[in-house]
Amino acid sequence: MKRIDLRSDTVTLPTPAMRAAMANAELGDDVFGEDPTVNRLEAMAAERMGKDAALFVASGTMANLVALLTHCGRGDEVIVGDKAHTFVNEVGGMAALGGIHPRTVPNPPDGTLALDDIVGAIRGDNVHWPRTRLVALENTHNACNGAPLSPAYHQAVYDLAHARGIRVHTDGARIFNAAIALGVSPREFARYSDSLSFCLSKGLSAPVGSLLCGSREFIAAARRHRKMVGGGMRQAGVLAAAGIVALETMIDRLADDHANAKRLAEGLADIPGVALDPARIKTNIVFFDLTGALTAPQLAECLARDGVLIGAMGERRMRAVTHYGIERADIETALGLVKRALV
Ligand code: TLP
Repeated sequence: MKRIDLRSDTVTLPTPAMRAAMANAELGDDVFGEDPTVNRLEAMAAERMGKDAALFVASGTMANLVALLTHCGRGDEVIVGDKAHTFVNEVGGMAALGGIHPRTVPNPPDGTLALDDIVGAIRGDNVHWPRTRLVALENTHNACNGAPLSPAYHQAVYDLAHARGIRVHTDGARIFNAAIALGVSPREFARYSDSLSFCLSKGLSAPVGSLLCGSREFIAAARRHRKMVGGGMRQAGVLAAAGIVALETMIDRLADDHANAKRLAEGLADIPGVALDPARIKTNIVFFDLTGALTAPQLAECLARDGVLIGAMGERRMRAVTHYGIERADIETALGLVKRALV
C-alpha cells in the first residue's frame, strides 16, 4: 500500500539528483564565507529574486525571524495578518526573541490585508505608542487556501508603506507557487518587498533550508542576526547542493501540484458532508470543513488506516496539500476513501 501523505508539502523527500549533488558537493566553512556551494546557492537566489544578496538559513521560521530582527528593534511594531504564519505558527518568536510587537489586521479569504486596514493600523507619532516599522505579507497565503497575492497588490502595499517610511517583508515560503499560478516572475513580488524569504523544503522538495533575499546592507545585517540565533552553519553546502537542484529542476512541475489540488477540491466539493469552494483553490493547499457527524480528527484517523494522511486542523477543519510524489491516481484514491468514510 502506497502511503499518500497530504499533510504538507514539507514531507517531500529529496530527488535522486539532489542526493547525488549532496554527496558530491564542494564544501567549506560557511561562517568564514568559504562554502562555495552555499555561496552559489545564495547568488542564484538573489539573481532569481532580482535582489543584491541572499542568505541561506535553516528554515522558513528562521528566515522570517531573522528578517524581523533585522527590520525591527525592541518595542517596534509589525503589521501582520491575523492568519499569517509569522503570527500564528512561529512560536511567538518575534515577541519572545525580538521584543517585536505584532499588530494584527484581519486576513480576508484572499490572503491579503485590506489597504485601508494597513493605513488604519499605522501609528502616528505619540509618546504612548510603539513605532510602526514593517508590514509583513505572506505569498502564497498558507491559511487562506494557498492564495497567491498579485504583484499589483504587493506594489500597492509597498507604495503606501514606503510613503510613510515603513518597510515590507514578504514571507514567500511558497513564492514559486504564486509565480507559477499567476504566470509571472518571482521578481515581480520581490521588487515590491524590502526583504523576501522563500523555502526550498516545501514544494521544491529539498530536505532543508530557506533563503532570505534583500539589499546588500540588509543581508549583511541579517547575517549577524542569523549568527545570533545560532543559525551560522559550517559545511552547509551539503544542504545547499540540494537547494541548487531544487531551483534548477523543481519549479515548473509545481503546476502539476496545482492541477492535482484543483481536482481534489472539485472532488471533495461533490461529497455530501464536505464544505469548500473549489474556485478558491489556485495553488497546492486545500482546506475543507466537515458538516456531518464525523469530526476532523476522526476522519483523519479513519483515512490513515488506509494509508491516506490528511491534516486535522481543528474539530471540523482539514487541510490537504499536494506535492512532488503525489500523482493524480493518489488524488482519486484519497477522494474514494473520503467518500467511503462520509457517505
Ligand atoms: N508551514 C508548515 C507548518 O508550519 C504549518 C506547513 O505545513 O505548511 N511560512 C509559511 C507560509 C509556512 O507555511 C511555513 C511552514 C513557514 C513559513 C515555516 O517554514 P519552516 O517549517 O521551514 O520553518
